[in-house]
Amino acid sequence: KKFNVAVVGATGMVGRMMLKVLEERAFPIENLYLFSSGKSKGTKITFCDKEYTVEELDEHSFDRKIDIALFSAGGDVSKIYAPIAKSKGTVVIDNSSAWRMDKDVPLIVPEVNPDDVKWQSGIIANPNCSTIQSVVPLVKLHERFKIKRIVYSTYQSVSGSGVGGIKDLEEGMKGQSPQKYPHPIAYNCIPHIDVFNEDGYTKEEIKMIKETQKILGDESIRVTATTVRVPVKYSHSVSINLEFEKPFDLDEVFSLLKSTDGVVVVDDVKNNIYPMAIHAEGKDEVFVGRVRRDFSIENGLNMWVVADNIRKGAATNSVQIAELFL
Ligand code: 11C
Repeated sequence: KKFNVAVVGATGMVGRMMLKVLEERAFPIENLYLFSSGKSKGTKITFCDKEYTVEELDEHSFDRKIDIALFSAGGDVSKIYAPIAKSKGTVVIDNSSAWRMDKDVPLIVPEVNPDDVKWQSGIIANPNCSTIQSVVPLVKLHERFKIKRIVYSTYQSVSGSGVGGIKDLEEGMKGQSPQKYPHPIAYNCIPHIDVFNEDGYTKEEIKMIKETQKILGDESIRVTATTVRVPVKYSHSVSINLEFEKPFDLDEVFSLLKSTDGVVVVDDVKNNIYPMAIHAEGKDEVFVGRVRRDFSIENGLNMWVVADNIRKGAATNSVQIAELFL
């Protein structure tokens, strides 16, 4: 079976990566439609050696029979156009935060909760990038040892903020003032991603907490997070501290991680080998290392988790969700 596929936000960084990943993975496409805002309409994009012209998104865009639409055009666009697409029989896979916590919308990481696709009713949400890479290595550990508490500390690349973030880093290295961030990101770390809530947490931190519970299907897991922007172009890194209910054997932890789909264990500290952003860039796997016991609590574990935020954190995960329909 071949599908009529649309990419909404096709000229953006994630939209272009979605097209690249669809091409790389040879997703079976009958007809492809590319949509953007009025600003980018008319842009030519080559896909599988064929040139496509980007159309402006409007309420009639889904009148044609489109089976699957990958959205990456921001929450406001998704809020308006995902229901329109759904009403025309299109399945929307939405990369924004607009629908993630809606109880009728599954939030899917295919290595973790692929079966949630069964209760989709036209909109499926793709989680936040830092959440996606964090939950992939947890699924088997949670099944086996039951996670009680998670402490996330993130080191997130500037590409998570789009082209403006990359520009702030590049221009900041040359001494220019920041445009995107409230402070220089060159030679600095900024403990502030997305906006602050009244309680002092940022929305990025709340996303990591709520989305983790929803994807793992367990609201009893206590989760906290501190999310930090670092001067790295691509790939987020996350320090994950876990407390399990059951005692564990470290060798078993390693074998569970090694057998988890999508995880590559990179952990040979004697030879200075551990996951790093510069190695994860351009890859689809989640790299896990520095796996060690947390001696400060009973049943505690530390690990360091790195993945390309534009690929596994956004485009690849969306395409993998679409592949659940194959
Ligand atoms: C960042 N995680 O690195 C964000 C980008 O909810 O999809 C993705 C925001 C989202 O800034």
